[in-house]
Amino acid sequence: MAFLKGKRALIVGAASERSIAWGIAKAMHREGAEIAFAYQTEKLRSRIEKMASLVNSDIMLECDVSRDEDITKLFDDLKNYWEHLDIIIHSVAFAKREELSGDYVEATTREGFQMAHDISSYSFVALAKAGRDMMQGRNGALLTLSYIGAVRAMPNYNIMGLAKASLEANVRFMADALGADGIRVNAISAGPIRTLAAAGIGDFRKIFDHYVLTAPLRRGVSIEEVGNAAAFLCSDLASGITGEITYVDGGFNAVAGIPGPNA
Ligand code: NAD
Ligand code: 0WE
Repeated sequence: MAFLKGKRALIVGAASERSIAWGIAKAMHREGAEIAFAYQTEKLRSRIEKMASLVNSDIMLECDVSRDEDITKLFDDLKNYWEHLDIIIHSVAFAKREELSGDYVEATTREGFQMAHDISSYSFVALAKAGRDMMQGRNGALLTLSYIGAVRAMPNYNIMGLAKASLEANVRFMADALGADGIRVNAISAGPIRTLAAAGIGDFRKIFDHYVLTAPLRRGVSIEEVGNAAAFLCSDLASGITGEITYVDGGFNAVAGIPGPNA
């Protein structure tokens, strides 16, 4: 199909071959896009090199999105490779581990609230701000990753739920602001997937088992399935879609979770 032929995509947030960002990189590469990677720390470098080579990329740039100077440098460095940019993928989230378990009211602190919102939501508009001039006049697209905890309370997701709610509002305000530049902004709200970010979660197993029992498809979704939806949303096939949160969750969000006759 190669529906991303001629497009250049910056992917922020790959950490391992389990990362959702890696599923997106593979799908975008398959559809003909050129890929650049931004990774958080030097420690990830060798894994990023391996992944980049698999999608014929040699653009790997270090960027901690909590640092303004790193974001500025990311796009300055990217300009050494590419004059223009079509796509930015934001696949980054962070909250302090202590704030992702137990009673929400007891666990939440001012500092933890600020950090979660800074890294998980502000960084998306920060990337848009810094990348905007490279994306002018070419049907650009931005995409981020959310989770159903943005819109429903649940155990342990806690402060990340608020940060994802902020991120989803960010999608709508960014879509409105950037629409005049022809840039679309969307999110995928993915079902639970066993990545590094999920491995840190004590009761991931319980959450995943409940999800498989209740989701209409009765199975987990893969990073490849999220990647395919991401490739579509960032392509010209999705030219009429912006400000939208697309669920790639086997239908989990559509049901009330009451066991049926086959349970
Ligand atoms: P992952 O651990 O592979 O990816 C998270 C990434 O965030 C890592 O690459 C990490 O380096 C990066 N990151 C964290 N802090 C950063 C910082 N300060 N600067 C730069 N990068 C930073 O896990 P994942 O599950 O692929 O997560 C990707 C996105 O998908 C996140 O936004 C997550 O909330 C979202 N998501 C995950 C699931 C799931 O169940 N795994 C479900 C829905 C949404
Ligand atoms: O968005 C996420 C997780 C994001 C995340 C993960 C970590 C683990 C390590 C953010 N910050 C940290 N900080 C760390 O120190 N997901 C959608 C995966 C996830 O996280 C949960 C979940 C699910 C699903 C937390 C509690 C309950 C369910």
